[in-house]
Amino acid sequence: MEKPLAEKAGLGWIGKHTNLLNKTDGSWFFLGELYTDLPLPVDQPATGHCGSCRACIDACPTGAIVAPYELDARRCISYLTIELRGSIPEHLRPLMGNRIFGCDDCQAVCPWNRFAQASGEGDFSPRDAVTDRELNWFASWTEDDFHRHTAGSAIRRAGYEGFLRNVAVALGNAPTSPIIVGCIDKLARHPSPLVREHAEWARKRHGKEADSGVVHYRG
Ligand code: B12
Ligand code: SF4
Ligand code: SF4
Repeated sequence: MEKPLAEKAGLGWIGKHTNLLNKTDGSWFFLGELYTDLPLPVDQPATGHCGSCRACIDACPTGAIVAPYELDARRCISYLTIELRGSIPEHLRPLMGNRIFGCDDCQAVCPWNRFAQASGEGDFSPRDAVTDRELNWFASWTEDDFHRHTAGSAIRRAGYEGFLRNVAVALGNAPTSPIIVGCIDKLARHPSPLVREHAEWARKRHGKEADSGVVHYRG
């Protein structure tokens, strides 16, 4: 209930993308709470300022924002790549593009995030070792690599098999090339049935695309 609580505490309003945002910081912040029995003054709830904007609804790759202020979490890439254990519904896979952990598209297009400032908190900074890497590098990770590179990071939550499942989907959505197809073939021999199933799907995508010459890719 962090968002409704934060809205009532005056920290911002819940936007049409269903995240909390405010006029000075946009929405790129996390929420946290301190519990106390101090008799603090009661804050005024924040008022909404989305107006007629619907940029987040239009930008969502999977149509997860089914109505203003209403999210179908089962379609959200954040859910599919982080929380879902098991197989990603096939009809959503082509829409996921190359997003291998979470998604921020609905926030990236929000006009209020023009005012968002990068945090000075080191834990929120991108890690050099995993920044600007190609999919084939992630696809080559062993379980040890996964644990080493994600120590202390939220990416751990996806789990090794879940993470490689996400990479397999992204490979299926990538433009066809010998490197991409080679990575998929390698994942199709992975010990995990979950990874193998997604790699088989990815392989079929490239087979089809090579025939039609059409590459379906949302980068
Ligand atoms: C479950 C969850 C998800 C789910 C569902 C998200 C959703 N929008 O419903 C999934 C996995 C999809 C998800 C994704 C993301 N999440 Co999330 N998530 C949560 C979590 C753990 C619980 C939210 C929840 O379900 N609360 C319980 C329900 C009952 O509350 P609610 O949906 O707000 O509903 C209330 C009202 O809105 C209203 N209501 C809702 N529906 C209806 C319907 C009717 C008819 C009525 C009358 C009322 C009503 O009543 C409810 C009670 O007040 C919170 C942390 C927390 N503990 O709160 C983080 C949290 C919301 N997530 C967060 C973040 C950052 C994300 C992502 C950006 C991560 C990413 N980069 O991939 C994405 C954003 C996706 C999006 N557009 O929302 C942050 C948001 C920060 C912010 N500025 O708002 C939070 C607060 C975590 C944190 N501590 O910072 N998340
Ligand atoms: S996080 Fe991505 S998939 Fe989820 S609602 Fe926002 S744009 Fe859509
Ligand atoms: S993109 Fe527009 S509609 Fe969506 S939360 Fe931001 S201001 Fe509101």
